[in-house]
Amino acid sequence: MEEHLRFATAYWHSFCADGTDPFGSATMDFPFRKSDAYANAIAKADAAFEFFTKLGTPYYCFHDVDASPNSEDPSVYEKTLGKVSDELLARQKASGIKLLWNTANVFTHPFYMNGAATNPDFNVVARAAVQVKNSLDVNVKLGGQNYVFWGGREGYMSLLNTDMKREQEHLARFLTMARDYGRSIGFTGTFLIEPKPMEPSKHQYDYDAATTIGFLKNWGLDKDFKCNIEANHASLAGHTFDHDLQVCADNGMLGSVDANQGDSINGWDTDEFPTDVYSTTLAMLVILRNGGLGNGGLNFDAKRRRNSTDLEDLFIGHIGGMDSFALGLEVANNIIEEGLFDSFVKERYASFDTGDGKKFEAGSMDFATLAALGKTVQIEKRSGKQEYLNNLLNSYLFG
Ligand code: XUL
Ligand code: CO
Repeated sequence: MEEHLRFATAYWHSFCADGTDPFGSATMDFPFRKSDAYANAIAKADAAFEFFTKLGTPYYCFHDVDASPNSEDPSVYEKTLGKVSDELLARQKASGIKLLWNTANVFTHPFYMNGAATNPDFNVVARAAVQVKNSLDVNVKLGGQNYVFWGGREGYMSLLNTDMKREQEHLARFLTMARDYGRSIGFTGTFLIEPKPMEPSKHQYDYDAATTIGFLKNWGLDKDFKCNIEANHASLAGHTFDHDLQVCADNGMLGSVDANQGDSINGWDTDEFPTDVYSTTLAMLVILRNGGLGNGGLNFDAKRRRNSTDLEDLFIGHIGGMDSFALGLEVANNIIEEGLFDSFVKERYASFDTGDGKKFEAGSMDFATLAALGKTVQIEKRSGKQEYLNNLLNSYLFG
């Protein structure tokens, strides 16, 4: 279980987000907080590593400005991040906690209101490179296993002011340059793109797994990049979590997971702690059949509800999330070991295992022959057995 459940805690939700939403101010108390920005970063690091250690999550993830204060002056930003990351390294060494991934927040600052790598202004593209370069440097220093790009504002709001083709070319150029830089400084891990269809942009370029994989293949980035699939992003794209995981697995590009869940009643990214064991079971089925996540993991990109204001609620959320994935893993393992679903699916496609179906699959039949065969075949009605399979899944979950 330890090998498959490589849990990570997200710095941003756990130690930065204070409950502020568009309708209300902060609700959460962070007793570690200090008024001086640098002292605050160090106190936050202490609190974070104390939390990781007590909770037992072996990995963590952060954006540059979650851990280290941002600055309008890039050289101050760079110097401070260098110092804070030395402090993180010392705490990693002392605790044994490792970095699953880090990333650059190139979406919050007003500079990035029209995008980062896809900004119509070259100066902003270059400014984004400062943060990504520094974040890659920090990754190598901290022995990060992956590096994430989430393109929150890499998309557009209106075609009336947007050259979409040019923006996507710029994104590919930026990612290629970042990849080459990362490799040149010794980053051997996986670059990850985290798809999301919208919010904050309307038409986000990394819409879902299929779109992202098509983009990466189109630009020859598919050897270095994989996907980081977030459950709530998949649902915003109109997919299930396991659908987007399966798309990645089928393409050999399942890198890592942002483990959370959305709310089926509203249409935005609620980033809830995962408790839906149906969803975690179906996710773990894909992950196990994929042979695991390799150097990826399960990062709780999840936050307490705004009114969950006890400090212990942060523990309770993570513990429930870990238990839900652990139960999902056990059930998925039982399903795979007994093989009932696998044999049902195999049998469903059996007409492609022999004879003309096999020739079709192998590419050794032309289209006229296929159409000629179509005139002679007898088609039998065969049930897809959806209700039976749903009941079977329930029997694995509930006995
Ligand atoms: C936003 C989101 C991000 C990424 C990292 O929806 O999921 O926190 O995981 O930038
Ligand atoms: Co995420």
